[in-house]
Amino acid sequence: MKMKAAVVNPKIDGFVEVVEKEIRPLQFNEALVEVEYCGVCHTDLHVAAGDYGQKEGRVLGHEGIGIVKQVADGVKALKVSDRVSIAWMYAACGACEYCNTGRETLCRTVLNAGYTADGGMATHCIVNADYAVKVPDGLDPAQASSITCAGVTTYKGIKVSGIRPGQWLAMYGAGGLGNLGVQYAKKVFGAHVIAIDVNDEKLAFAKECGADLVINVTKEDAAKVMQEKVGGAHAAVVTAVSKAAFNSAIDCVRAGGRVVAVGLPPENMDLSIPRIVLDGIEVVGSLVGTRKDLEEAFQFGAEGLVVPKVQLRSLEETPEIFEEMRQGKITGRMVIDMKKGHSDCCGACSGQH
Ligand code: 8ID
Ligand code: ZN
Repeated sequence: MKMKAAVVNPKIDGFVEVVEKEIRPLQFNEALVEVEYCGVCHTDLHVAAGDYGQKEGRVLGHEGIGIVKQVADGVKALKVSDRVSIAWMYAACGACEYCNTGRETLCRTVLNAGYTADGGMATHCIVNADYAVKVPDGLDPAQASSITCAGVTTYKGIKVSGIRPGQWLAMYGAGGLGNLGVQYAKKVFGAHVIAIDVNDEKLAFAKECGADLVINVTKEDAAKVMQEKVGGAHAAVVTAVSKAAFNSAIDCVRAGGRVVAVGLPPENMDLSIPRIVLDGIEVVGSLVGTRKDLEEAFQFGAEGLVVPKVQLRSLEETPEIFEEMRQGKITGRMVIDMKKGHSDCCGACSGQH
């Protein structure tokens, strides 16, 4: 059986191509998922550009949502017709010190969808049944796709920030992750939120999402504004794809503040040692979320506290979506609808659509 998939271009030049691929047979404890939706995350651009290694031909996508069509021997966690996610946290060993202490995303043999395992930007995807998180009833599947990475990553990043109700949280970057981060920070954690970006349109949307204050760093010094207006943020979560944002985040927090690094630009940030020591600043990285974090992040979506803004596109449009994201033109998330533009059938679906 064949599937259609968006894969890393052989030149590893940041582009993708849509190809037909054979679906391999299922192995023990695996399930075959017919993908309904898959969001495009900036991490997909990094992978396609070879920022974290050469992944030629890899099926991208870690914001996948689909329906289980077939289960292999050994599967206990899922059944046919379940709606599940295909997340960056694709599978881990389940036995190491990280897996056994609630830090499974740090497992040294973890597999990541769309990076070290074939992902969800395809008509079909094979998942490890123990790691595909079920989507709750009442959550729109296209919106669920955004929560599968952008939502859970910011939800977890805010948890890691240690923010408490009524405190000020700076959310650097108001892109696909940032706008959901603003919503989780405001509606779930009860924080006051400052959104920082270089783009007025994204900041206007952040305001709609509940940001109390927005700052365009091309016009104002964000750290200075925050120090003057609120006495410095209690914590910052950085989702911006820019070293400048990480540096500004260090300067924007008050003494004892924590900076959570989430964005993944392949460069170094500057850290003033006196600033870190004398003001007791903490800097910590946060990587997606565990299965439990995703279950929680989904539930807040199902309860309507967090509403992802999604625009549906076809799989064939994936190269254009990548270009739009590279140019910073996307507000909210572009989500590939696997049924869209599917009339000239790929042969993978046996005419079922
Ligand atoms: O687990 C993780 N840590 C994780 C999970 C998912 C994604 C990390 N990421 C990483 C991605 O790989 C990427 O590096 O988070 C980053 C943001 O992903 P995204 O939200 O999907 O990207 P986007 O939609 O392009 O948004 C990026 C935003 O940053 C703004 C842009 O205007 C855009 O809104 N931005 C930039 I570029 N420079 C900025 C600056 N100097 C800035 N905002 C503020 N200051
Ligand atoms: Zn992602």
